Amino acid sequence: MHEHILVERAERVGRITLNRPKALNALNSALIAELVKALTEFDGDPDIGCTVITGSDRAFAAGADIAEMSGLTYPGTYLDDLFRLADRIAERRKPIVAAVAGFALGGGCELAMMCDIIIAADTAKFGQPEIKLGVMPGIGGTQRLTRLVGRTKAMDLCLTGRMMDAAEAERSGLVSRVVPAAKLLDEAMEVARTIASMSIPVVMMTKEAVNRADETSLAEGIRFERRVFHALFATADQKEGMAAFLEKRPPAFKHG
Ligand code: CO8
Repeated sequence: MHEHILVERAERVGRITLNRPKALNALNSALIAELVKALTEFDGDPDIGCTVITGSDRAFAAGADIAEMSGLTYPGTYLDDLFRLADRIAERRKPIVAAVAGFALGGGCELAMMCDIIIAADTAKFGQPEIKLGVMPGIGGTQRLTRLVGRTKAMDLCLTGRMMDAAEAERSGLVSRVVPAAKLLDEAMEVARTIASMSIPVVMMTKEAVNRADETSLAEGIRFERRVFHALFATADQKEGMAAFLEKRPPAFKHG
């Protein structure tokens, strides 16, 4: 049983709802541990093709838990390698869709950016306000935000701590779609179901290839993509997908 998250599954989609409403879903270490465990289980489950992470109408997550962090010391954070566990979220191999309404601040924004697709409600507000607390982003904010929205906007957000609304986030390339708040979960689940209906290994290899773009030169990335593309012709799902198209019927992927 989980104390800080709700975990459900339906139609090959896992759904994790952050559930610390009194603290606007602030990410304490217990919540992060539960989240990583649930994501890891979905990642290894052959009946799950995609996961949605969401919060409440008011907050996706208002950051790392400030009350939990306030008394920490440098040797302690270093020795414990604070937030190392959170890196495991970005290491998941199956896609994760973040459905964001309300505040996605600090660690909340960083959590959304560790997901593969961010869908925002028109109420969403993103920001890296850590500087106002005398710290800075600690689970990838300075790196992922810069890659997603560019250096100028990332610098603006990280140095002023201001919030950016959903329209600005979409314009900047942080989120892929903005929808009315009432439709957020339906839209995110539909996206996840669509992904989960594809061949799982192809989905995973595609995620890996897209992520390569952040890690390598264009020539290396293209080479990696070509090798993986060639390898897909060894799968039954390539045969099925192309046969289904030619026979004008939906594919029945076997995920292999
Ligand atoms: N941590 C702990 N408690 C929080 C947090 C938080 N990040 N955010 C909100 N809360 C609590 C409040 O203390 C309050 O509790 P209580 O009712 O007991 O007083 C409750 O949630 C409701 O909050 P507010 O009364 O403040 O609600 P408002 O609507 O007035 O304001 C805001 C909403 C603007 C979101 C405001 O709560 C706020 O500014 N929160 C802090 C945002 C922030 O600074 N986030 C960054 C945190 S630092 C961080 O994330 C570092 C990242 C490093 C790695 C992270 C790893 C996961």
